[in-house]
Amino acid sequence: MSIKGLKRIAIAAGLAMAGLGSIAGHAAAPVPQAASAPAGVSNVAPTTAAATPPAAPASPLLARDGAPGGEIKAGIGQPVNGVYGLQPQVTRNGEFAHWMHNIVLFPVITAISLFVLALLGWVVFRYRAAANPVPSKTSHNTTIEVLWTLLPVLALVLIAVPSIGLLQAQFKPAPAGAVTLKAIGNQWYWTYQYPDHGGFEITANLLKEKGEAAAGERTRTDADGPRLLATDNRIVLPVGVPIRLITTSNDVIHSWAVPAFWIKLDAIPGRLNETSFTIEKPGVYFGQCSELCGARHAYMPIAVEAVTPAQFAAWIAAKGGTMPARGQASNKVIPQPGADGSAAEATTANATDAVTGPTENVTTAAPTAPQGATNNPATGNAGQ
Ligand SMILES: [Cu+2]
Repeated sequence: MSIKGLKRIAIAAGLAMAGLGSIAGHAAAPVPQAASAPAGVSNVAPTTAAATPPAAPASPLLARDGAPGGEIKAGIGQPVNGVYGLQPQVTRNGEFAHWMHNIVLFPVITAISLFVLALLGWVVFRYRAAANPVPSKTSHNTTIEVLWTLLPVLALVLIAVPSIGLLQAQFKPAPAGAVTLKAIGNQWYWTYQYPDHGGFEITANLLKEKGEAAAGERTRTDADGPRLLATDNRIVLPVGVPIRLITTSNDVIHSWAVPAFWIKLDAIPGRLNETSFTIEKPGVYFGQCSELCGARHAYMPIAVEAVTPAQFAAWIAAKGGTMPARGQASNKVIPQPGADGSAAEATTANATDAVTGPTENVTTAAPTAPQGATNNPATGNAGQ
């Protein structure tokens, strides 16, 4: 085989290895096992509500504001230590992507890498100087050159077909009747609005560990969720109903990401990004801000509780919201980030920073939030 051929094989091997490496790196991110979620199990356990007699309001979800709600299932909606792979997916795009990763990409990459490695090994052994004292003068071989051009092209085309389909599906606009959730990034917490349901706003903050919170401040329990993923308020979304997710930001670029939904959407100041998805199984699903957004980027988790449409309606009512008439868009005017003094507030915070030096956390109550951001003090949480 020619020097040129060897070089090409070496480059191909390098590229294949790099591809394998990136997959391994990707999969090394927090990843839970592929456990099967019990289908159709409501995580709004009526028994739980019954076990706490004082909290028996019109809606079982009413008592749950700011308190742990649905049951968290092991390995669902959250990472699992030492487990390799993607989180169990609960949306169609997620299931397809999971299939594509496990059945298409990983086997193809593995097979190509092993094939190239074997070729390299064979060449190194068979054509070593001792065994092959008179090197061949062959400069090219048309058949082989056509093959090593066409086969990779074929492999890429085969991968491109499902890949482009998935990309397209990820940007499919939500159909009529979708529930709109607007996620607004703030340094360093999320606020949420339901524009079609009365426009109320929810602020979700990281729940601190015992010993890290100020006196009287609520701390995380296992019922709230894993460390660094549990929030004081969960967002509630209906199962089986298309969700229109809109993201934006009050300050810097954040990214709203929930692995189990196969969703990662940047939240950009002054812009609205949109995607849609439908959650197929009730449960509690966790995510995090996935854009480096400042000192406490790692401390703005996302917790979504997926419930039945009836429970969702009850929760909306409990929040003082309204369910829209069927097929009717909202005419509610919701202030955009920065339109209500939040920009001025951010400027003040920055000015304070300039005077006092780097502040670990300058989170203040969201200006439009009926519920303030909960006690993210400017100091006192070092080491988190
Ligand atoms: Cu962020």
